[in-house]
Amino acid sequence: MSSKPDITLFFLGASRAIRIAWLLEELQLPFELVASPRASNGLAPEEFKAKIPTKMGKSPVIKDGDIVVQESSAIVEYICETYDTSNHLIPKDPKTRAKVREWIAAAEGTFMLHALAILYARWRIPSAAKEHLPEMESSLSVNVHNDLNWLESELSSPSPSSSGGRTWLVGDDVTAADIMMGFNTEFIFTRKLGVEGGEEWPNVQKWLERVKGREAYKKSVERTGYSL
Ligand SMILES: N[C@@H](CCC(=O)N[C@@H](CS)C(=O)NCC(=O)O)C(=O)O
Repeated sequence: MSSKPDITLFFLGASRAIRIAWLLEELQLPFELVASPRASNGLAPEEFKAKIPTKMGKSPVIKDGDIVVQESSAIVEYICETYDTSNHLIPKDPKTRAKVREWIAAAEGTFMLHALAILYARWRIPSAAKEHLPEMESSLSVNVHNDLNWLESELSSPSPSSSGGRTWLVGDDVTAADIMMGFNTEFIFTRKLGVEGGEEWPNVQKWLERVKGREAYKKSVERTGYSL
């Protein structure tokens, strides 16, 4: 285990990289920030991509001494396993850990997958087919609704140690589950990706407000200038 962090975070504006900035603030780890706003086409500017030490050039990426890690879920696991000495963000107990890992996997593999299908349809549909976009969005939104219903039901069920609804996704305190899931949930609502139709997810909204009110999250937003 490396005990002395030497972390650089490559941070593209309005992106998943906020997960990593929040995590680093949560653990009070010092880091160098290499940040860039998006180009006018919504992508990462070429000059910024050239600085990122990976072939993909996507954000987030971290460099910690001699290791470079990409993919936000892998970065979260690496940082927690290396620097979260109290193991509170990915708890040691196998059952709690499995639940945290379930959300880490779901953030990209389920929620982002389904939300991005809608965003890519908006971006890429040929103009000759544009009239079919509302129908496409509506059929793709079924997946997003199912995902949010799952999140809503988890947040409505009692946490292991209290009988009320839960404050955080797993257990009584913030874990890597909240840190991974916060971004995609905000992204889905802000970009209106499959959430139209009158259905509401009140516990999801309350949890998202708690995420935004968390001190370490606010610090990460302030330092990076993150805004969706
Ligand atoms: N699955 C990857 C996704 C990385 C990714 O697609 N990042 C986007 C920003 S959220 C990006 O770098 N886009 C800029 C571009 O493609 O130019 C992760 O979880 O880190």
